[in-house]
Formats: sequence, structure tokens, C-alpha cells
Amino acid sequence: MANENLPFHPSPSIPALNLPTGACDAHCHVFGPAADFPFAPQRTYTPVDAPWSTLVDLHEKLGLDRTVLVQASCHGTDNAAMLDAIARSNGTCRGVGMVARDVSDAELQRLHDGGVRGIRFNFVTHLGQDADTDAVRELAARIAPLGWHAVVHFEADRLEVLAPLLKTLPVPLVIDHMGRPDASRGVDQAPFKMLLDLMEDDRFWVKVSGAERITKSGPPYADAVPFARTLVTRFEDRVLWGTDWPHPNIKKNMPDDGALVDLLTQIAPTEELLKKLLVTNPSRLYWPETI
Ligand code: 0GY
Repeated sequence: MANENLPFHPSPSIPALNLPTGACDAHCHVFGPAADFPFAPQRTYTPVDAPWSTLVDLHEKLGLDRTVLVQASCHGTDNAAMLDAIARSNGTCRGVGMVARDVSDAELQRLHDGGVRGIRFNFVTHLGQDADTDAVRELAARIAPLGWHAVVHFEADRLEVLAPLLKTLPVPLVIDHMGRPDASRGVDQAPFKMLLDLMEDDRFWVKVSGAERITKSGPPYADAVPFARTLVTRFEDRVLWGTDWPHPNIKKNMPDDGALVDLLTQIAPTEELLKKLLVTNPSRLYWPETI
């Protein structure tokens, strides 16, 4: 039996920070409901049901107007729950899918028509088998003509081996959760320096999400802030942010999503940086037709 996840925060606070119009949560998930959208048999965890309607209520409370849903390993390559949510969103939601190596061109087109703009590759031990590197090369070449990007999710100590592969891919690369460094080791640690080096190449983007994942000190995540702030101030045009709701595999201190929003005052300390992070940058990747 796959390990059972904890429920998401039952009553997130209303943030003090007013978010700019068009603000986007560029990393969150819908899970199930299992009765309608069963989880993948090969999953390594069983999430709580986290339906679109609950996410819509949360976003309204937080002041978020747009959403990027990211396919998580518990749904495998069955993107149905995500596509269903996008279809209900009236154009305010786009997605990042997961696909099999032998996915057909027709299926890629169906995903595109359904609002998908990228695919995700996992290299995270607790999520099961790594993406196959030959498949990554093949799929990156196939999504390039669609104008899509690849989202790459890895543990910090994998970057040294992965970087040469990532540098050869013909698509923009978006790195999840700041490359998952151990925040207690500080911003001078080797994996984070390696990430900063990668970011010097314009094709790389990074999500300054996951403070609650990389922290060792716990809420309010003071040890994680310098990582996010460094990325936002150095690479202001290629950073994204997301709540990561409903926070799969968080084992303790389930985050208050309102507090995560308020952390943005430290992560993106000016109005201009905040607007780039939450509005301009996600528009470039997910709603380019609106720019
Ligand atoms: C995340 C992080 C996690 C889960 C997944 O694909 C997934 O199942 O990404 C995690 O457990 O660290 O991005 O939500």
C-alpha cells in the first residue's frame, strides 16, 4: 500500500499582501477525486483528494487569478484530472503534463488543445523511477515544435549528473523548487552554485516554490528565503512561483498557504519584482498570446 499523505491546511489565512492583478500560482496540483480520476497503480504515495473546486476557493482567498497545474507522479501519465480542471477554468488555467516515451503526435496535440504547455520529468528518489534520459531527449525534441518547455524536478545532489543532459535539450527548462537544496547548508553550497551557473543560460527558468520543502528550520521558513530572494533578484525575468498546494509528501507542519503568499514580501521585495514573478513571467511561458 502506497503511503498516505496528510491533509492540506484546513483554513489557510488571508494574506496581508495584496497580489497584483493576474497573479499566477504556477505550481499546484489537482488530485482525483479518486472516484472520478483514479491514482496510478505504480504511485509511491496516495495523496488526499484535492479537487479543482477546492483549489478555486483557495485561490480566491489568496488573491490568485491564474493557475498552472503540474502533473504529479501519483497520477502517472494519465493527465485526465488536470485536463478536466483546465477545461472548467475559462482560460485561467494551463498545465504541465507527463507523457510516456511512445506518446503519439495526436495525443500531444490533444494535450496542447487542452491547455498543456510543457511536460515534466522527475528525478526524485521518493517518487519512484527516474525519467529515462533517452526518453527525455526524444520527448524534448518532439515538444519543441509545439512551443512547449520541460519542467525538471530533481534532488539537489542529482544536478551535477543531470546538468550536461539539460544543457543539450532544445526547449526552455523550468527547474522545480529551487533545485531542492538543503536550506540549512546555505546559499554557498555547491548544488545551489551549480544552479546559479545554469541560470546564466537564458533557456533556464526556476520556480522559487518549495520553501516548505527545503527548510530545516520550519515555518516561517527563514532559512529558505535567501535562496528564493537570490534567484528573484539575479534572474528576475526567468523566475516563477507557486503554492505547491495540496503539498504532496509534506510529513509535518502542513503549510498555511496564506503564509506562503506573505513570504513573497521577503522573496520579491519590490512591486516590480513581484509583478514579474507572478504576472509577466508566467504569461510568457503559459499565456504568450496575451502579451
Ligand atoms: C511537488 C513535489 C512532490 C511530488 C511530486 O510528482 C510528484 O508526485 O512532484 C514531492 O513529493 O516532493 O512538486 O509537488
